[in-house]
Amino acid sequence: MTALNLPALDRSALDWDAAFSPQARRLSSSAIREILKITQSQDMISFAGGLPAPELFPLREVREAANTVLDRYGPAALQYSSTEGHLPLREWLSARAGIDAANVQIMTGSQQTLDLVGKLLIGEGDAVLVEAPTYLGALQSFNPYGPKYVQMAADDEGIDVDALEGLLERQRAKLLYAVPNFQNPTGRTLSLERRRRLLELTARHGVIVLEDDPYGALRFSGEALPSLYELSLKMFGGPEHSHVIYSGSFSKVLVPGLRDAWVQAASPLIGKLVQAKQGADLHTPTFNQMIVAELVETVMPAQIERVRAVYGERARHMMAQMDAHFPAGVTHTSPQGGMFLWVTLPQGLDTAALLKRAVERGVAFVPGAPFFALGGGHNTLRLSFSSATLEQIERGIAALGQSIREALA
Ligand code: N5F
Repeated sequence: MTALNLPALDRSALDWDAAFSPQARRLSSSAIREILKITQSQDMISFAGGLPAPELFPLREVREAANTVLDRYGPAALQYSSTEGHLPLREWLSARAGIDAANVQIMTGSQQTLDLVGKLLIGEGDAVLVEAPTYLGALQSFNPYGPKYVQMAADDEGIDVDALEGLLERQRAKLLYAVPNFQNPTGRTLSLERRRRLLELTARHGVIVLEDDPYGALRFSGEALPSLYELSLKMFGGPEHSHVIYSGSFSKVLVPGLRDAWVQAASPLIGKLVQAKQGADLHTPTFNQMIVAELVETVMPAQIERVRAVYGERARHMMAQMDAHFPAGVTHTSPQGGMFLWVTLPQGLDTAALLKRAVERGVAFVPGAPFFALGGGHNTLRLSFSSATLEQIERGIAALGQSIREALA
């Protein structure tokens, strides 16, 4: 056999940048994941990642559920399964929401929901309404599809619906993306009155609402509010008449590593989502879904209670420490649940530069700018209170206060 006499491929000469598709060129790294690399590599107090408290994970219960699932389902627990998801889990979710299992789709993390709903609804140049600031992971998911972002003003009660009304009169929009409960990154919650107005306005203008609600169950003070989706069922007459796509997740109420989440929506959307998911990952891991289904009744309610109590204590402690250690002119939100709060420093201070100082003092956070779709927010930052101990919160907030004073000097 004679060797084929092909010219040697000079690998260094391959121009990858030119090879990437227009969609790939719009991808950027998650600021959160980049900071997670720093915080994992050093002895660092991290208020950066939205990581659930690992010491609260129900390890023993997950182990038992895994055994139960293997005993009960045998090889089927490890086999490919339907794209729509494990039926007992879909049925549990649909019964809880008072809808049909046909209106529920299991997803591989709600991050997948953001990507695939973006793929289904965002065409090049479509106007997408987002909060300012908004969850940066949603921007990361939507960006490849070429949205034209329109920022909605917000205050302590969430999205300013009067301003939204004016906006919608001036311009068409395809999709409104919001995190109404304990928003990531601000921790703010949209009031009941505004939820109703937002639904009326978007219905009138034909704007689809993507309600991202991973934190709704994690309320540690104040009164629980109905989701936009729940309200829409009552206002518009059932799941087939709702223009809300509800995105739920087990990440923050059970464990994030199983990557189990779900969507509730009208069946035409669910049907398309199934097709998109077939192309993305065929289905969410069978075994993981079965484990979650095993835990939703028996373990999840107590888990939520435990998490709420601990996060509430940590949030209150963090706010008290900030009030004691941060210089005048620095303000923060006061969340009633979830995992985050939002800090605003005097104009002119740059929190990306502040992060470098803070990391030298052993504390990390996420700078605010990446959470703004259209830029700005350089004097803001996000703090997560979920995974630091009370003692770490004391040391970390004191160190951050020092860094802020130094930056102001
Ligand atoms: O359901 P899952 O785990 O995929 O969560 C994605 C997600 C969707 N929507 C909102 C509003 C979220 O806050 C998240 C998760 N956010 C975390 C954060 O810190 O902002 C993710 C951090 C974990 C990481 O990137 O490793």
